[in-house]
Amino acid sequence: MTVKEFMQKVTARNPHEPEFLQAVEEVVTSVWDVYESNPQFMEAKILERIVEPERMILFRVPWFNDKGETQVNKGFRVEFNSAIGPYKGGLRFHPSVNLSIMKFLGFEQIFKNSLTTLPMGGGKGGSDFDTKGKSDAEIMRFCQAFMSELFRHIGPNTDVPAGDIGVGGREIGYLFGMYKKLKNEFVGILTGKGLNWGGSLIRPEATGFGVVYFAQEMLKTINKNFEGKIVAVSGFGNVAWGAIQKVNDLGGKVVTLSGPDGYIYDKDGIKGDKVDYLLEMRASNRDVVQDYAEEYGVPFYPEKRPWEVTCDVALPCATQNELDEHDAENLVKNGCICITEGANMPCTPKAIEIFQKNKKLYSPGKAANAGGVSVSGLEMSQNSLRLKWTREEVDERLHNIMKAIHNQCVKYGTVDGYVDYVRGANIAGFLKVANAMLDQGIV
Ligand code: NDP
Ligand code: 2IT
Repeated sequence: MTVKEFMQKVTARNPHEPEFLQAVEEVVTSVWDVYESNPQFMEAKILERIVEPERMILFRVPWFNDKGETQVNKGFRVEFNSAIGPYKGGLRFHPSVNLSIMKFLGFEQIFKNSLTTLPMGGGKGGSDFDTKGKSDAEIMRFCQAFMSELFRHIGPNTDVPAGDIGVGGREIGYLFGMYKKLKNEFVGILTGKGLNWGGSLIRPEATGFGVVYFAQEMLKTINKNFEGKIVAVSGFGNVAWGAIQKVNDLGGKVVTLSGPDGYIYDKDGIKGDKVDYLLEMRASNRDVVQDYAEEYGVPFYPEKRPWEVTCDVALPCATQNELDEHDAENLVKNGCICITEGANMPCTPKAIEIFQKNKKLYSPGKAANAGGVSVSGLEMSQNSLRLKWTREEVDERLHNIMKAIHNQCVKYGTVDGYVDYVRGANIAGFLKVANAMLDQGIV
């Protein structure tokens, strides 16, 4: 069989799921040599099994808006793979959420979680609920309605959701409260919890910090660092916020942010109070980045993406397929040396091809943004121990995990002196899960 034939079968079985097929094709292409040279994997049909979720839960979420009108949303939880630990992965609330997006994210999570060195399987969930313009009371009622079904499917040893787009500390609080009321149990069924009720220090910052720790390791391979580097960031959410803080700590300067409305350019750098302003922008539920331009008097470019600016490092931190081949060509032309994904699958396959052809440092999200789920794993450990580690201890563990992920990418991805981080991350992530599946028989 060839990759093409394998993909034809997967496509026939999963029609109308472009994001899922995009994620599968990337992994299958990377691991195909390894798969073919290990007859035990082929006999056990590891790849055929790994692309099929173990379980998918689809449910109705009815709730009342502030006018007392009945609203209905879709609820999802894709429990993709539990070979190396309980299902683990975030919840996304965004109007674009559908089964293809849930399956792509759940699939990516399998390999990401495997890379973290911690015992976590892969899953993802969410809803097509739009947080934009909703009142706090509406968000609470929606979260309660969502958990009133999800609670029967999750548990500290079964499936442990967390946040993603549209789900931050506030939503995790409402979801946790409802679970506790329904089950009469105080257990670690979610991560990203508040610090006073089981949350881990550094979890809010973890994804962004991890992205920059990872980019630092990438730069080290060509004897460079963040000092004096100009950095372009997209998005203005949780991941962008954490990444900006760490770039500033390491002496770099972040000059852009973006939203669905366009991007802003701040030549003086996004630092100090300006970083805190990101939290205000997200909490406003308005979803526009233009507010930043008005607050600080900097240029705003409507309907444009930040990849046209001159920068040394690009950190796409918004959403899938937000950086295409034209953006990639612009970045290469303007001298960008390192592209590290904060979001999940933000670069299109054609964009990745351009980065790799030009021998740029490029890392996929499943390696570079694994810091978030890693600290989620550390939150689970602390919950099990009923202990709380210090900020320094969690940060040090996070930093070491990101270095370990980088080492795995270098080990499995180096071809003729160039580190192909896509290949490295996919092979390293796959091997651990594939061997566990083999050990556990055909289940
Ligand atoms: P937030 O909700 O905090 O922020 C999301 C950002 O992305 C916002 O700026 C949002 O603007 C933008 N965005 C979302 N969807 C779209 C869209 N369809 N088109 C344009 N812009 C969009 O989410 P996070 O920062 O948590 O997540 C950002 C990315 O990082 C996602 O890809 C997520 O999967 C990934 N990630 C998150 C982790 C975490 O721990 N939070 C961990 C690892 C990865 P708007 O909503 O207005 O569209
Ligand atoms: O994409 C991701 O890794 C996340 N949204 C975080 C998942 C988690 O369980 O912390």
